[in-house]
Amino acid sequence: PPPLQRSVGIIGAPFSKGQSKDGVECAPSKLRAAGLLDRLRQQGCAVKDYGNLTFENVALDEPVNGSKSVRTVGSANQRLSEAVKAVKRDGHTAVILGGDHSLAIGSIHGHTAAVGPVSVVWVDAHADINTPLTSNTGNIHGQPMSYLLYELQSKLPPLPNFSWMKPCVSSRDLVYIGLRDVDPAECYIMKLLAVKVFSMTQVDQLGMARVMEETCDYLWDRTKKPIHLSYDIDAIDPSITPATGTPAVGGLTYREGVYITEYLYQTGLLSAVDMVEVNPLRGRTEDDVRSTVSTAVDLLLGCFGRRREGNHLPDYSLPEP
Ligand code: NNH
Ligand code: MN
Ligand code: MN
Ligand code: MN
Repeated sequence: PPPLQRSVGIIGAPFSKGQSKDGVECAPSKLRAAGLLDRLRQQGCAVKDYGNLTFENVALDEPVNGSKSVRTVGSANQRLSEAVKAVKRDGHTAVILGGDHSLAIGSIHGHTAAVGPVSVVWVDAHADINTPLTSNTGNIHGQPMSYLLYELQSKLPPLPNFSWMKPCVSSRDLVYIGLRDVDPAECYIMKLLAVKVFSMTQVDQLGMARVMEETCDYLWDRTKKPIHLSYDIDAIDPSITPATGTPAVGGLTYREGVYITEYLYQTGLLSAVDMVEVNPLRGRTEDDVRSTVSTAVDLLLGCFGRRREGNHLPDYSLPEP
């Protein structure tokens, strides 16, 4: 097959105010230090580094309907949305290095602003579809999908520093993979909107190969839209990726996790990827952090053509004796 799109634009989004644990803002630099950019280049990608964004803490950011840091999260996502839009207009597949999962609001918003409607593949232990009014924790990283879906707009209270954003995803264009820690309100919302879910139970039942086939059959029922992959590292089992804020037992194996990326690369439709919730200050040992970071890097390499059967550049030729 012809080589697929391998021009990558990387944005660091060291943002952590969508949840309350320190450390997730350190992930972009850890992923870079693990050689992400060089390794993408070695596998034949053209990589443009857009650097790390900087975010301001909004002063006097009192909780709104119980949700924390709403204004800070709102303005950070506005900045990220503009940055993702620029990367897409430059013609790259966008890679957003989080940061916590609240940044999917700006990431998906900016992506659709540049390319029009997208399909969202949300790989996560959690559904992140609480509204500010259903959230038990007040953490916005558990809410981003509710901000993005057209179908939930009437259920959202007005939120300060979010007036820049409009919903941009139809519930018909969303697939979840890996769910296993879902709040009752989230479960209700997903049933109400008939969202396509491959929970860990379905992964066990069908196997990941069928899950990916069915994911794409479902998303391509009407038209093939660009794919936004939003990858929460806590989707992977915490025995492999323990350095994350809310680990949940019974997760994807390394192989299942990588298979998702290999499969989506082969569609040729992957247009933006979030890698979120890597927290280098969690996990008990240095090895815990190393394993989490290197798994996140492998998942990103898989999104851009790394194959487990081995790889070589297109112009490789054998040395003549
Ligand atoms: N459902 C919980 C909440 O809304 C947990 C969300 N935590 C996550 N999501 N890590 O991916 O706060
Ligand atoms: Mn998440
Ligand atoms: Mn999660
Ligand atoms: Mn929960």
